[in-house]
Amino acid sequence: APNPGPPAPTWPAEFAERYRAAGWWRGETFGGVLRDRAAAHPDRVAIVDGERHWTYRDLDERADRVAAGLLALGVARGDRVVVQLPNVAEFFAVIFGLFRIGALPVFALPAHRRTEIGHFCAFSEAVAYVIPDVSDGFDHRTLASAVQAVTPTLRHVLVVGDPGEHTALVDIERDPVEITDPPAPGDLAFLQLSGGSTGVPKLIPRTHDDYIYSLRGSNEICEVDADSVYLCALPAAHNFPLSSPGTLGALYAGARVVLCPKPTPDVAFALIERERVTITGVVPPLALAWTEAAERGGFDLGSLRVLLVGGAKFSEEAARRVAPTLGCTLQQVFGMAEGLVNYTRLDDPDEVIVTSQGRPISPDDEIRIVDDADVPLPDGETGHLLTRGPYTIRGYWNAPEHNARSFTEDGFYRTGDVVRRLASGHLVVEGRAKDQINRGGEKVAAEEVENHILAHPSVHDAAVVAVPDAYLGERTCAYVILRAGAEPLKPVAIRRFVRERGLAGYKVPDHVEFVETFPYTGVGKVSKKDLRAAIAAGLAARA
Ligand code: J2J
Repeated sequence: APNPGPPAPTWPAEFAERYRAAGWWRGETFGGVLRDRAAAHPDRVAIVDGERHWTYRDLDERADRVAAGLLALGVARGDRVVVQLPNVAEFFAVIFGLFRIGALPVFALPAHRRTEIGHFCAFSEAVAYVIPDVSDGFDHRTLASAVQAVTPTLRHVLVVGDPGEHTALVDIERDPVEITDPPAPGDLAFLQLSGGSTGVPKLIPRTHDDYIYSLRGSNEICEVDADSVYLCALPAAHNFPLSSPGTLGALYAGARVVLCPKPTPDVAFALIERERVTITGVVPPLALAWTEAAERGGFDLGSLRVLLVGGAKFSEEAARRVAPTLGCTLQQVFGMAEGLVNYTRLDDPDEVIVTSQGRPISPDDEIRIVDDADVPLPDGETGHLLTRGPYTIRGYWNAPEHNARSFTEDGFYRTGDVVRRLASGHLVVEGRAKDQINRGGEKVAAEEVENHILAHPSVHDAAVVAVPDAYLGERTCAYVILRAGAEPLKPVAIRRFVRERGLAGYKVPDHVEFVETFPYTGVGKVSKKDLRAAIAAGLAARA
């Protein structure tokens, strides 16, 4: 029997009706969209991966073959499948194969390790896990064996490449079969990862209807059409390169996706030049590296029309350098995997493009800016951003207690971002209220890292905070109090301990400071604000 999985909160019927009537939700599914594009232009190139060129027909057929293979393995509609692949063409065969049968990809990032993968597999009760053999020097097959040993639901490990003791993806693929029970447009399409601010990452349930609307809206705003060439420079599974407008936006438009194995300027620029890339998206530290490299010259970037920058705050100073050095329009994007995405418009005045993080995709995106007591603030004042709309979730997957805190009673998502709205409707991100460090677009939940440090036998207490960094914007600093009588430790011992607990490398604290006590707030909680001030003062003193 199909496994429906635990219920995810969804839009109340009157909202769903309104979004359909407005034409935002059009009753499309990912499987159907790919079928239509392949029928309309089978020989157009959909995906370029190194020397491989997959046409829309190729992608459509591979998705069908993967779908048939998954069904033969017993993977059913509603089942969860953790997908952890680098930027390779098979990523798309796998996710469209899953979309076709209505099984849900759970999008892991290549950097995730045993702890995160173990959690995704256990929490989502995944039946399969899809990996590369070795990527970036890391053997994912070994990790998969360890996770499989402790995850009873995980029946299949599918490998792109040499399978080792697991199963090769190519070996499950088979001739297409009729899919008797395809997903409906209102069904979940996948579970996306939340940047998170709590002990364990939460899963974000997105439907075909809502996500496809965000793609269509993004394509219009970013002027992506069938002649566009999108370079996927960031990890393909992340929500930004997936949907803003990203690879899925490009495929929706019938455009060409070029996969970039590494976002360094030399690799990316060579691909932009060779493939005549028109649009791509990067996080601020990469935008800095790219502008510096472009100033040195040596590549023809003349085809590039739009550079999207988002995932973390892009400084005005850096933003001003993009158009002159890269010769394209900067488009700031302030988005979140939970939904709401804001873009500066291509025809916005330059001042707006370099000083704001854009305005929402949809006229039906509702924005509320409130004080600490949820009271709406007068126009132009800085406060907490709450949002509700046709592609913003109403709750995380299987997380009722957490949802009660992260959403208002009338369904607004508490983004944790602190913003100000201009008269034009553009938002300026002024800060953050959530307990998260934004390490150049990579999100680190302080509590998650603190819990791992606390597992160290010598540690009495730990607090992880952001420290300013010229390149990444922020780095992480762990303040640690050792147990009374414990032998002194070196910072590297804490860093190694966290790494060995199987956490993604970007979550390992950049700095570790041993202290006797923490500053406390009036209610006895650690004051992260005072800790940040302390480290700022300390860094200033050292500088
Ligand atoms: C400041 N903070 C930003 C920006 C995201 C497009 C682009 C980015 C994401 C993303 C995404 C920011 N300035 N320009 O999903 O579709 C911070 C905010 C936000 C959080 C969401 C997309 N752009 N942020 O970054 O789910 O704090 O999505 O709430 O990873 O990143 O993180 P994430």
